[in-house]
Amino acid sequence: MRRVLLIGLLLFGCTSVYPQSVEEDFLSGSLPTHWGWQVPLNSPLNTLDTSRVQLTSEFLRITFQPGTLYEGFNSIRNLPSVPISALRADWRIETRVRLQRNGASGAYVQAGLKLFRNADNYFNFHLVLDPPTGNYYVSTGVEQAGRYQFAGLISPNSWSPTTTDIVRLLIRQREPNGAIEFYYDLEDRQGWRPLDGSPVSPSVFPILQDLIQNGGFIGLYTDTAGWSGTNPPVAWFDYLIVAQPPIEGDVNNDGCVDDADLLAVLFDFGATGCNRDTDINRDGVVDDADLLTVLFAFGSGC
Ligand SMILES: [Ca+2]
Ligand SMILES: [Ca+2]
Ligand SMILES: [Ca+2]
Repeated sequence: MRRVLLIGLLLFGCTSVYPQSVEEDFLSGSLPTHWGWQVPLNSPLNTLDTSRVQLTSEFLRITFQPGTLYEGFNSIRNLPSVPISALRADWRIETRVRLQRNGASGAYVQAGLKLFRNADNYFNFHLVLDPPTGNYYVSTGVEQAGRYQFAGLISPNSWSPTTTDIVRLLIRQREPNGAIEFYYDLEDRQGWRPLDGSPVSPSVFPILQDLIQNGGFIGLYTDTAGWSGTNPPVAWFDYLIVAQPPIEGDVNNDGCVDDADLLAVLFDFGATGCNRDTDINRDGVVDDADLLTVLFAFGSGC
């Protein structure tokens, strides 16, 4: 049987190599290999400026500098991201960010999540400095085909930075093609609050719908919104989570049941013990039952 399976491995391939779940807490001092700094259509393509980025004290710390993806400017710097395949229903994306204002004023300085295909097609979900008041609030923006606009989702209130300059941001979609929910949390024991305008149908934002159906990039971004001066703001990203239900048989959790999963089960075949990813049915032994699960699911998600 193994010979047949190994011949089968030569006949099948899979192009999906993206991580299906991300739980990055920036503890290791470097970004995992699947993270990147490139933004298609941006100049420079690789946005990394190491002099403004630190992985320290359990945070990804980015010092703001001029540059933006707003409409045709496409000059952003230091936008780390993870590529994702299509998202399966009941997915969620979450981060926690501190926006340290420092010398910035008079501009809508912002930091948060950017879900993007390229520099002209993205969705922003961010913590923003309100220039007239100096308060903070949570807001959204969308650029499609190079045209930027407010996305209509916003926190019902603003607050003083002395109250908090830290926010958690959460986007989720529970059902296939269902409404997308936007929440924020000020860690004041009030829990997740919905943004005004949430939930919203994905069809309202074709770029979001495209990302959900076809994949894209989940990025952590900063934007001075035109401000330049001394003592620039700093964003401290604490973690990024991209979670979605697993595909049965996807042993290595890359979103595709393929030869890699089959080989993993074959190499572990006969092994016993707890907590093996290859023991798919969790009965303590890697055997025919686990192998059949992979075979029946072969090609799923690819
Ligand atoms: Ca743009
Ligand atoms: Ca796999
Ligand atoms: Ca088993």
